[in-house]
Amino acid sequence: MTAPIRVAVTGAAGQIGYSLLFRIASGQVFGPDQPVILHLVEIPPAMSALDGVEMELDDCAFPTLAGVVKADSDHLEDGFADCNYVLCVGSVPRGKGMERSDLIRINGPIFTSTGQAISSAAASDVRVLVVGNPCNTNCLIAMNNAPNVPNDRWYAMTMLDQNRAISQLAQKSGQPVSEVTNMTIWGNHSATQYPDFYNAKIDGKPATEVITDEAWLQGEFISTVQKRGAAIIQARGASSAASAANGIIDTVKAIANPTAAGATFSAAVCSDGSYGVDEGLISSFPLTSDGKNWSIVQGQSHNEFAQAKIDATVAELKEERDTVKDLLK
Ligand code: NAX
Repeated sequence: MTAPIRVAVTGAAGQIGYSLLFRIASGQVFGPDQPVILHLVEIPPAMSALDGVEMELDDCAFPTLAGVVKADSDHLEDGFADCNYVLCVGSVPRGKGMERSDLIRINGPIFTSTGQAISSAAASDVRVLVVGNPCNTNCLIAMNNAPNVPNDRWYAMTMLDQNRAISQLAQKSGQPVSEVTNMTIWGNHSATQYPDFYNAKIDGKPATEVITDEAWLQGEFISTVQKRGAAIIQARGASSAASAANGIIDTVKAIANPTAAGATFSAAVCSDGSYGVDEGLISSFPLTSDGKNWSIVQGQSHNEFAQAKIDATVAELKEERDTVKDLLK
């Protein structure tokens, strides 16, 4: 029998958790022949809601769900014990009047203890995807507090941004989403992110040959992608949940399987200094995976416009890093 994969999800009783867990448990991520044990982690006041989520998982009778482990955030090592993937979704949301730097300071301590617990309890092949915002800097904090986990196992999610960008280009060009490829998000998962349409392709051709309205690409397109999260809150009265869960699933599949020849995907990883991004920052790049390790795609060129956008988002990441300097070991 195939050994089960253990997947921890923090914030498992939250709205993204509710869209995510059932898809993982059903075999959509690791396939119909791969048993999965879910480790659900929540804060103590949410454990009762988590009981309800577990009951619903039971009631799906998924053949691929081989078990459920629950743990509260005072017992993170139990939650992450032997896990092969840790999906860090839980974090304190940004409240009214709260600055981004306040949020970073509030969530920072959560991610020091998360990093420490992953380091001491997770499986030796663990891969960690941070989704809870500010996800790049939360990931940076956790990575720096996890001495036993190599730096190339840490990811922060920009796949939802990539998918949003693909969808916008598909709609504008009238092509199916499957024809939009090589769409990279650079930098931070924030309003400074840069969706690189210059290196994207539509129907195998440079996107700028198919969509010739460069003013739209440089203006409305970028700002639509950057502000999509806020637009969804405005329309739905709640932040993106199903699309965020879908982004998590796409990311796990992208890192766990070899990337098709010529294709790329976006995730924020620990910079090795490529493209002038400070070594050690968690910044989004064009990536490929061989199913185990990722590589940053080299050799992409950026004109003055693109370089300025990348510089701005990387500058924001450096500022965030400086805000949490005391939490980095
Ligand atoms: P919810 O508020 O619905 O759920 C968050 C859950 O996390 C809650 O159940 C809460 O009890 C739990 N939690 C809080 N602190 C915790 C801790 N220390 N340990 C374990 N659990 C904890 O938020 P939801 O809509 O699910 O969003 C979760 C996070 O994803 C937020 O930080 C949000 O900003 C972020 N997002 C990131 C995205 C990305 O692309 N990187 C997109 C979607 C989303 O906005």
